[in-house]
Amino acid sequence: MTSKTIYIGVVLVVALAAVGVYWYMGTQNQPPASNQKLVVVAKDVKFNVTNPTFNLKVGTVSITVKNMDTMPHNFIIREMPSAATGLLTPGQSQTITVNFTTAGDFNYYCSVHPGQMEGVIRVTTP
Ligand SMILES: [Cu+2]
Repeated sequence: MTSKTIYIGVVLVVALAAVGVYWYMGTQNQPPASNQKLVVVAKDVKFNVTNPTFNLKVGTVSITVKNMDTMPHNFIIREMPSAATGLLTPGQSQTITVNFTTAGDFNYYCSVHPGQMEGVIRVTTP
């Protein structure tokens, strides 16, 4: 093996590593999603009929919670206790802004009806 062959090999390895790092940085620097909106309706002791899984992207989301029920409810994200509405009386609604900085599953619930009104918010990278 000549020194020229070794030199070309080293250059190729360095170039491939640079491309790899560039690609990786690109995947890490996706801008967070904005203008995400979620409407949650509390009715018949359920959120949105079935306590569905809400799919969101990393970033900020505006969550409007409407109480269309005959009893008070609230909406709290377990892993982010500050992301919560107050206790909403029948007919009341409140919008909260939540910033999801990491992907993952977050659990939402109503503290008045644990076990009956709870579900998952699935946050993925944009
Ligand atoms: Cu409730």
